[in-house]
Amino acid sequence: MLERLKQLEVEALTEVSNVPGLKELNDLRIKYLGKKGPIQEVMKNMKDMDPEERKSVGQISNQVKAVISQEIETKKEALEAEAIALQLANETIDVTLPGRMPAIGTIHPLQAILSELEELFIAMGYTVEEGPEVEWDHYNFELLNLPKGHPARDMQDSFYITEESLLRTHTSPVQARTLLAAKGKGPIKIICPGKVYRRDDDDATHSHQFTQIEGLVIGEDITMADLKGTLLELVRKMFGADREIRLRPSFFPFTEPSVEVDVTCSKCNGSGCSICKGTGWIEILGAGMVHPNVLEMSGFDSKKYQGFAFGIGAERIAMLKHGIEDIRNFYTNDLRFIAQFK
Ligand code: 2U9
Repeated sequence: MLERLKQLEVEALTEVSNVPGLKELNDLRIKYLGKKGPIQEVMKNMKDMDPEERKSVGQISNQVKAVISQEIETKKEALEAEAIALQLANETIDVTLPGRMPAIGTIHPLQAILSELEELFIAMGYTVEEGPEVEWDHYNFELLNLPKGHPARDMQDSFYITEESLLRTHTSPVQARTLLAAKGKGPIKIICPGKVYRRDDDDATHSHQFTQIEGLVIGEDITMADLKGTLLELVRKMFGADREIRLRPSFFPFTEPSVEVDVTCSKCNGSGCSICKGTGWIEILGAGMVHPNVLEMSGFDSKKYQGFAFGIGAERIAMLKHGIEDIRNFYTNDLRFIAQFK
């Protein structure tokens, strides 16, 4: 019996030392030390032995069990350490590898125009005012000398929401709100950038939504010369220090007199090319002296106060500056278009 126990110990230790993994090691524990294992089998027979033999077989059985158990424990620790070492080796981070370049965005060409103009006008003492895109008819039309039934309302087919509210067709209602809030007291120097909406079929040069920047100056001695000087600053900032402008008579219900403003073509410098259609001039904005009716409706004394106003379409400026031929490029957000303005 003792022979058998010694033999089991040798067998078990050999198997444990050759075991490839933790699962197989656990199988060996069950095989040698489990309830149905050979040592347990020997111990079951002890009841038939004489006391002397029973004592020594009992002792040796316990010793063999302890040796095998210890060996399994030692092997288990070694295998676990091996597994952790392997895992750590596989999870090693190579800090010398080059990083992935983050995708860096670009400033949208429209935003660039807005920022450039805001910077210029803030430097000249203007503040930037904003207002709601869903506007009351009262602010969008009435206060701008466009009463209901006025023929010029047809010029701007609009997105009405109710009888009295609509998507603003220009940023002029922001100026109207500012005039009202000033309660008849100047001076006022503001620019109003923002989105505007008109019912238009979209094509290369028309969009139902576009971006305007309007300006308004109200004071006691404001003349057309102030308007012209301001517009020249604006044009030279946007198109170059050697540009010239000319003013042509026009009509807007909210200004009198009204003008359309042309700039000398920066491609041909005024001699005539395909961009300026041979004229040497490119139309870029509208402007005028604020109509006395507009001043009076907003609570200003038109004998005491005068003012000028202008309006620019930001898309048109960006298209001229960058040679962009289709206004829809600004809204379709094709990254290949936007990435050209890095
Ligand atoms: C108030 C008084 C006067 C705003 C003005 C224009 C001339 C103009 C167009 C330019 C291109 C619109 O984007 S566009 O289609 N705008 O020509 N806008 S004067 O005059 C105002 C505004 C508010 C209280």
